[in-house]
Amino acid sequence: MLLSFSRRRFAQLLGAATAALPFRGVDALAAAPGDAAVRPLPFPKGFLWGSATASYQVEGAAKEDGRGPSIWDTFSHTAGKTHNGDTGDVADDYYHRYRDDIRLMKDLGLTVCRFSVSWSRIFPDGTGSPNQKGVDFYKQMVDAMLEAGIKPYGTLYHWDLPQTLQDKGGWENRDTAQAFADYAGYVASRLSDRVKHFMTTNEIRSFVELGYREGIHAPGLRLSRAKVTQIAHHAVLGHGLAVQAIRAKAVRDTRVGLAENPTVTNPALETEEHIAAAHKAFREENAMYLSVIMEGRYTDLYLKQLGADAPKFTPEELRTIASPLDFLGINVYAPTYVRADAGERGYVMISPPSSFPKMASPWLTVGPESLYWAPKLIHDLWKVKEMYITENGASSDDVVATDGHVYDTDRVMYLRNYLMHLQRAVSQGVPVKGYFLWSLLDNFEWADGYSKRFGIVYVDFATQKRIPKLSSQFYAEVIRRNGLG
Ligand code: PNW
Repeated sequence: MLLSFSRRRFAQLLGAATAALPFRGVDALAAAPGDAAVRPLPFPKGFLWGSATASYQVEGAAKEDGRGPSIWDTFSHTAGKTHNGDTGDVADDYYHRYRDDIRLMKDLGLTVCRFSVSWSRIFPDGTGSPNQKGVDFYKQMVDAMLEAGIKPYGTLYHWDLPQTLQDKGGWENRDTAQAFADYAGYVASRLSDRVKHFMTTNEIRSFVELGYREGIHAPGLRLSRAKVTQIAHHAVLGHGLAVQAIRAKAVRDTRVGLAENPTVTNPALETEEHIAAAHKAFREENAMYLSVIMEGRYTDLYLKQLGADAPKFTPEELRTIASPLDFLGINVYAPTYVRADAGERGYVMISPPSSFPKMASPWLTVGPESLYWAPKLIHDLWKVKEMYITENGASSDDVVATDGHVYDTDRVMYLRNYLMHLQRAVSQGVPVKGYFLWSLLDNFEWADGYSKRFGIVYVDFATQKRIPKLSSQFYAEVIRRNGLG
């Protein structure tokens, strides 16, 4: 008797039996055999999937073909500055192995790749005469990407300032902003026939604050608040001058943006009052970086709070800083949470409980909804028409299992959850056009040296052997389906 139930009747019974349960997941169970049990969450047609990387973290070949030293060579070779004294001298040896690594990208199905140019390969002294061998390396590397059907997105400054410029004060010296623009314009003049998207800087906040205030990144300084705000001003000015220089020197259809890591101010609860607080917080917490770049002014609260430590600037400089962009890239990792407040600011930041879940890097708390709120708040505030997630990814304590594979289930969990929230944003019309996973390969993770792994491909640094992790399979599947689930 029981066996002769129709499928419809069976579904009805299943529905009745589970009607009391507080969730609605049973619909999928009741579906006809052959229906997908998991509903796909699609991304728009043509959504771009890529990986991101940076010169000093992967290239190695630190002294080859005329490359000059950068502040990261100096810093990593100074005792006690990086984990285990690790340096980027060899890193992933990408300088010699890029053809193989681009093949890995192609196998994954990547359609775009974000890389960065080492300033001191192009101008070993920061300014002066260019080094043709440095230019040739990037031309050949980019051509290998194009041959693999991968569009290159180039970052001009991912923290490796030529040491000669640091010797003249680095970003403390306003001249560095102009030197950066000259270098950026030169690279655009050489590469824009094949690279259509340029980002000026990567994470101004990180290199200013970790390098010049906390002293934990190169150049390892701990300067006063007044000096740091002036450095931040020179850095955003360098970005603006570079935008103009790239436009002046590149071929006509070149698109210019930057990759910034805004403080992501998730609303404590998704209610009207907390969401309003999140908007205010986003603007204020990013006042000296993204807000001044988008608005051409420092917020009143920012200037008021700094008093005599506020940066010195001219109206002309503010106009340069806010040079119009073709796209905005954001790097999204750890969340912050804010709640509404009756005070002058209209919000307060909530300090995370010590139990907040983290990945392998102590700073990397897990807040998947950041990949919804970051692009959403930006779109609401500034009506940006083209955005990219220029970095998102996670460190985990990867181990090679006895069968030779790396089962990074925590990274897969992290990526799946962040991507679900990105899907939520794009399905509501937030104009994110692509996603660059950080990173393809395990690499030199700055002060953490080789102790923190962010790759979806494992690197054995002793042999340079590459092992795609479980997360590679996950990502390839997302790309193949252009969606989740
Ligand atoms: C970014 N934090 O850096 C960089 O752009 C990459 O070069 C880096 O490898 C990647 O994220 C992973 O760390 C960050 O302390 C470094 O909040 C530190 C922080 C954020 C971003």
